[in-house]
Amino acid sequence: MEALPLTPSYSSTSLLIRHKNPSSVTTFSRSPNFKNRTKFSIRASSSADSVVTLLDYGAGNVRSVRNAIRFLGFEIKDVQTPEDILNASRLVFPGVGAFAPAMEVLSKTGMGEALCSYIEKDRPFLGICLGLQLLFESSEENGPIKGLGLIPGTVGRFDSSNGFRVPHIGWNALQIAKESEILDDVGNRHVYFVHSYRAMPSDDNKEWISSTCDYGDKFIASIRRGNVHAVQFHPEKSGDVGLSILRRFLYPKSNVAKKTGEGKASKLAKRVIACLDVRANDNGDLVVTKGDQYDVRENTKENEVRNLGKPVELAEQYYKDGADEVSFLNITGFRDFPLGDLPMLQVLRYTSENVFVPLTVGGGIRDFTDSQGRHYSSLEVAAEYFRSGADKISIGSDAVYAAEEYLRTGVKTGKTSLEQISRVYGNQAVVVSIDPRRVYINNPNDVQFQTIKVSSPGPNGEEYAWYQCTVNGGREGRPIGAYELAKAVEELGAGEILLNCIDCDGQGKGFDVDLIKLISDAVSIPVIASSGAGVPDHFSDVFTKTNASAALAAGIFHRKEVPIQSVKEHLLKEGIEVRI
Ligand code: 1PR
Repeated sequence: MEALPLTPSYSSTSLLIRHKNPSSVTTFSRSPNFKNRTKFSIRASSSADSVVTLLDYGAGNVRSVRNAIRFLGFEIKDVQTPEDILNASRLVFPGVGAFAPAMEVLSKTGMGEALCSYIEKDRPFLGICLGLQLLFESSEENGPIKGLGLIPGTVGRFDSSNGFRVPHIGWNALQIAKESEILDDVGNRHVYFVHSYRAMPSDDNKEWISSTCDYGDKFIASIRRGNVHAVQFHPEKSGDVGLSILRRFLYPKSNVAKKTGEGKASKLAKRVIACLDVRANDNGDLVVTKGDQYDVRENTKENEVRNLGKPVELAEQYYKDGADEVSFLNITGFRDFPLGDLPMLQVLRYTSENVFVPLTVGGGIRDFTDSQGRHYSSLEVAAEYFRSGADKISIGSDAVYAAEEYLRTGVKTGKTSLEQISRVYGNQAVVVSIDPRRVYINNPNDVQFQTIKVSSPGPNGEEYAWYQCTVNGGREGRPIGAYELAKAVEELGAGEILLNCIDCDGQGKGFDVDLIKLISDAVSIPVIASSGAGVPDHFSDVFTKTNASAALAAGIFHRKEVPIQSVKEHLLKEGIEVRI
């Protein structure tokens, strides 16, 4: 990690001078959506050199942004009133949630007007994700809905009909359109995106555009005018390169030498994910464990839970080693209520302080009534995970019940955990974890589920198989196939599928390519291949033979058999783009 500049180059004096000399201020055309607003007077804060003002309207997890800002040596002041925006020395706006509710909050509270005034005066601003989209005239997300109207153009949904998976999740390349100081270190490196909507470039907004990204079509990845910046990607989740973007915004003119020549990013990279199965051992300590076909107990007289390390330390190690994401699966969440499991929440909090790639957490996301009779909704459980630092949550057993019910009735009730969480946090924040077991059969007509002709026959020469979904950590088989489940959960709002395979788990013999091909061809959301990685070749195999967007492994990383970098170097050698 690069050393931080010791002193921020902003001083309150320089801000004051800027304001006393209006000719040095870039002027903006008035926002058409806030034409008649009251005039605010703007003054620079006098003592705020190390303070970042954060506009968090409470719609979701901005913990990662907070952590990244603090990591870079700044304190955070939360916006409480529109005046706090006007008085900010530097304002970060990490928009989360959906466009319409965000605009509603901005309009009702007067913060939208304050934001427009602030931006029109060319004050230091960084919008992130929805914080970029809201600057445009309107969005199609549940709309059209009017935006702040500072930048001409509309925000529309990605088109999945041309084979591109929506949401756009992962590490993609930028095409730099103009000098934009904060992007100086990006060069040819990937940054992390997660979104279903994007702003489109046009003649009317071209002078704003500082970079674009290709995903089916070309969309706006960042804008810059004067001191006003906004990015569609997540710098706080883009590892070192993301931190350097934030650092350049927070310490402008810091004369940190521009890094060039690194990376060869050209398109969406295949992701390599490290997974930590976490549970309490028999002494009550939270440990990273790993099963063989989901059995996590040692084959000894004591039969203790296999202990492969401490969750926070391992997650930090994998981040440094180049993991594109880290997943925590609370594997006893199906029986222990996660909100009673404070150590797991603590693990997330600590990890998110130093790990700047996406964190997913799963286990126990469902409605729950505790021994005192207090009811917790799955939404409350997910909210606590998000508040503690998760970027995505993963639902296992509860998604199986939801899919079964949906397939039985054909009705989307809107009440399942999957539907509720994806409605509130967006489907890109909801992963469904599938735990299927292979069932060999002789005749595909023997079952009502989707079957495949297997590449290696079963123990009795069977040529076909279907994949039976399970719940409660593989303990109970259910009357639904992985194919049927995947299609149903996509309709119910899942943004991604984590596809395990109990037969392959911990075996080190390779991913179940038949299964992964079946599912990744069936859905248009990203699929993470999981279970069975043993050597780097298994990763290239799954990426060349299937449409998986990411591959996840646990055992080989925990046992230090294969470093993450070796996997990535191998993939690059095989012509598969990865983030380096
Ligand atoms: O049902 O919503 O409470 O979620 C429980 C979650 O915990 C599910 O995502 C389920 O997959 C997971 N889980 C439950 N029991 C186990 C177990 O192992 N006994 N772990 C378990 C699942 C599978 C993978 C593993 C890969 C890669 N572990 O996540 O990491 O198979 O392993 P490998 O590279 O070593 O082969 P809910």
